Amino acid sequence: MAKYKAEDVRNVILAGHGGSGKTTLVDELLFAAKANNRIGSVKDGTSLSDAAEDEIEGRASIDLSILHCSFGGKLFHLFDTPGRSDFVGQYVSALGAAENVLIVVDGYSGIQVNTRKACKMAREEGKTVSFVVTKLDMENVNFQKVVADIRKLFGKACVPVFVPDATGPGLSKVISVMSREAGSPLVQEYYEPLVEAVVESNEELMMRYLEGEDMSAEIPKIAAAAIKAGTLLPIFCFGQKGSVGAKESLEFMASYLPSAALDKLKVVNKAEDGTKTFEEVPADPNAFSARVFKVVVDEHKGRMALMRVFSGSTVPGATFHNVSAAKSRSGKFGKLFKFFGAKQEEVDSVGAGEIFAAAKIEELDVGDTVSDGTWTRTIALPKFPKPMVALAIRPKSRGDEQRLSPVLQRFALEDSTFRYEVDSQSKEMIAFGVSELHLNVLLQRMKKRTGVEVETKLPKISYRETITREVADYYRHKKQSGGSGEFAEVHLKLRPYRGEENFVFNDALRGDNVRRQFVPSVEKGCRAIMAEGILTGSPVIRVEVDFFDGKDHPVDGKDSAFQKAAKGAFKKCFLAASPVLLEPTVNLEVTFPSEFAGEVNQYLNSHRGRIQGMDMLGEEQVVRAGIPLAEVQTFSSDLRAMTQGQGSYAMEDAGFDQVPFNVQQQVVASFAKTEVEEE
Ligand SMILES: Nc1nc2c(ncn2[C@@H]2O[C@H](COP(=O)(O)OP(=O)(O)OP(=O)(O)O)[C@@H](O)[C@H]2O)c(=O)[nH]1
Ligand SMILES: [Mg+2]
Repeated sequence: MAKYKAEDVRNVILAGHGGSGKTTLVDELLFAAKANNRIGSVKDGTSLSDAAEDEIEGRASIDLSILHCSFGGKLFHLFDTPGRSDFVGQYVSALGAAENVLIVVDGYSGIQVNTRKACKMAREEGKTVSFVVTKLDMENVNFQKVVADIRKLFGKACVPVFVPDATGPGLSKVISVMSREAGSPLVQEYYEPLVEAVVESNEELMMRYLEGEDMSAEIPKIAAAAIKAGTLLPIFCFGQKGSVGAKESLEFMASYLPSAALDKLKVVNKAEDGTKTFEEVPADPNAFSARVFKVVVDEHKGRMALMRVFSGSTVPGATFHNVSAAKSRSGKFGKLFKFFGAKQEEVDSVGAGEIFAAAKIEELDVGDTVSDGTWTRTIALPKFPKPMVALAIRPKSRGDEQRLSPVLQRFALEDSTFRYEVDSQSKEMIAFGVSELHLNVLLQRMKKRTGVEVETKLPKISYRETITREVADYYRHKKQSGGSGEFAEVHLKLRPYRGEENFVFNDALRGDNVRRQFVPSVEKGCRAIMAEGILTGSPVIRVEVDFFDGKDHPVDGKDSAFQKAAKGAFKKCFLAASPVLLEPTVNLEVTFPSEFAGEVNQYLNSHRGRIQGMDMLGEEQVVRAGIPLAEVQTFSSDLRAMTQGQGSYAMEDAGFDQVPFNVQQQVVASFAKTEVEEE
């Protein structure tokens, strides 16, 4: 039996801008809950959470780390995420495992770009959001200003539930707004907004409040419901010196944050054509269900799947079913563990709401739902950003070529925002990540841990081809050579496709000009030439094809002949359908002190950027632009140079967009040239 009921489990993710104090706060919370007998420290390299060698060296988190403690009769799982946007994948993993997000706001620097990002993602995933303002022990911190900024940006539902008695060296304690403790004029200032936010969740109390009734006795009773409903987003306070506010934050979270008990689960419906829809269904409290949100490869224990239990419980040695696998497969758990930073503790059972890891489970991947067999639905996972930044890599020493793939495979397993592939055109090994820094950190790890060193360079841009008009045409393939010949004629109609798919094939064949067994051959031929590309050797996308007529031959009509005829017909139609070249584009969000606005805007303009919006975030300027990926391959170093290291940015996939005609001409011409050379 699990030791805690799901109602008594609190899962909390700490998220926010790099350096805002997440790891520090996790160490403080663990100490306050007596899960550690001294306070871990990022500065001294003794943090329980930042325990990897490169984390200690760089004084910044890289991996998601999960720690737990019990406090006030509740079991807490704390998820410490890295704040730099390069490692956003770790935060997305955590979002797949916890209900609550605590946004850590640097009291000294105020709201920064990743504070805002973290909050937006948390809300999109339907998480309960709280805030904590840190560094209140530092000089020149203006708590009220930070609170005002939070309220301006995230709404009036955000209200302090604690205030500091002072900021700077005089800080000695936090004061509860809800219980109207004496000691700070700020309590009065925030009490009314707090009451308003809380009664917002309850119509009856709202009426009584508007009629002037005193609500002080009711507020603590319904605060939890208000937080769950999102009408109150509590703000906590923290100062590292003297550990001010850690224990109070923990107490508040234990009493008021939503528990890990879920009565509904968001599940995925996958249609036959691969399209996904989502639906909320009642959870089954009696069935064991869990989902993998992260995989780690442990030196000794091998591949471990980190899971969140959604309902029921399980024990070591239990049989499980992977309900997400194409064919429901079963397996057997070995030992079960709970992670505590870098440490792992063996456990003899885990229950609903809990986080655990199973060792030596080769077949489980991120996103897989496992169950005892009763539960059969796949539980939805937050979407990972698509890695956009690419580096071509080659081992420095030839002997390491064989060793490279397994290491990259391990990285891809552990990090859903990393992938690699051999480019079919250039034959280069390409690593894809969120940013140059993300890739460099991984490659440094590779060197340190395995000794494999690589050279990197910018890869060639990967173009796509598509059409802009509808065209129908046919092609006849005929070959007579001695004995058996080949004959097929294929009539196709191609048109631009605007849906999600890159290729839609319609069997529009009427009558019996062509035996039906060759329909798949025609589809195969189309797919083959789309993969090869026509203008520049880049894959063709966004095309809908009707196969509507053709000619057959009783002896010479055969699979290979129809594939070739389909390729020929596709190519003819394609070239007549005003083909264009597409290039990958990204949405870029750049944040920098406003004095650099001139340089940054000039850069974006001269790199084919389309500015989509600008606003201010405190003293900082934020610019959003759509821009071709080819133009921002070196953006992180360019931005550093432009802003004296003070700028930051985030990039997300914005799909493929048509390249300007002059660029298309150049790319097509250089492709034609290499083709000739190869011949
Ligand atoms: N004075 C003071 N310093 C703090 C406080 N919180 C954090 N710091 C310092 O700020 C620095 C960064 O803190 P971390 O806890 O590593 O920040 P983080 O949010 O985990 O950073 P990333 O992992 O890079 O996202 C460390 O040197 C901390 O000692 C605080 O409340 N007061
Ligand atoms: Mg950290």
